[in-house]
Amino acid sequence: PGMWSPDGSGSGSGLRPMTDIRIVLVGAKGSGKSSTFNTILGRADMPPFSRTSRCRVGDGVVFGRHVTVVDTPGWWRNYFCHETPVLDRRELVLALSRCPPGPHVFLLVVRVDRSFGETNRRAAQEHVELLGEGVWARALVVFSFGDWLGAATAERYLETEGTALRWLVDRCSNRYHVINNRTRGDGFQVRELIGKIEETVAGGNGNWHYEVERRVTETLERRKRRGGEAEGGEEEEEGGAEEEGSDSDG
Ligand SMILES: Nc1nc2c(ncn2[C@@H]2O[C@H](COP(=O)(O)OP(=O)(O)O)[C@@H](O)[C@H]2O)c(=O)[nH]1
Ligand SMILES: [Mg+2]
Repeated sequence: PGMWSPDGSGSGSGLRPMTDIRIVLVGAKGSGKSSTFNTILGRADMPPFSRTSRCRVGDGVVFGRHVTVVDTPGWWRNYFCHETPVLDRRELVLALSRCPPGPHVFLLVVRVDRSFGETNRRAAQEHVELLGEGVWARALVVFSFGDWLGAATAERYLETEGTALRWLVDRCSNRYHVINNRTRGDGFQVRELIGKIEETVAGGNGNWHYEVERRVTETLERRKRRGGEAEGGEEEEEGGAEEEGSDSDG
């Protein structure tokens, strides 16, 4: 479990707009994380089929807030934690340190055009909890492929989808938001998302953020050093290229 620490920017009261918002995107591969990254920051789409193997950090001014977003590689939707390459797991945990002093909120991206079963649920739970159990208190489910819902409401979708998805949304204290990365429109959906993020953060008592717990990264380092029979031989070279995957064009 992680820890929450004050920003040092004074006590937040109520729904005062935040000046800085730091977001980490998590979710299965192909769930729409990178697209959501672009939607939030108002950027053009990436080339098709580009895979995110490293965290990507971007920032910009969104409705008057300075917003930093960290995109992560994600997990295969049917893979439990021990089946995920150690490099991907490490990259996920490193996301916490890519937006110092730490993220305010986690967006757990789930696409609505595919059914979400118990295996997907367990995969999500195990990978989210790599970041610490405290993440749930600051997580919001983002339903991507909102265009696919058509006229149906998210409430209706949730009712029909089943218990696995319901569990996930309940774990996030019923916080969710539908996003359409295909037709971005006038930005209303992002404005609304920012509102929900501010509510989430206010609910956790002002301008607090999630702090990387050293133990989490150390555990991963140790596992990595042990080398991995179960890790599928995915080893990363120590040292170089820490800027790889970083998006610094501002
Ligand atoms: N129709 C539709 N397609 C989407 C939406 N969001 C993402 N996609 C598509 O889904 C695929 C996977 O999205 P991507 O953002 O790369 O997922 P990631 O692996 O989680 O980063 C891409 O082909 C996107 O164009 C959406 O809201 N609507
Ligand atoms: Mg991606």
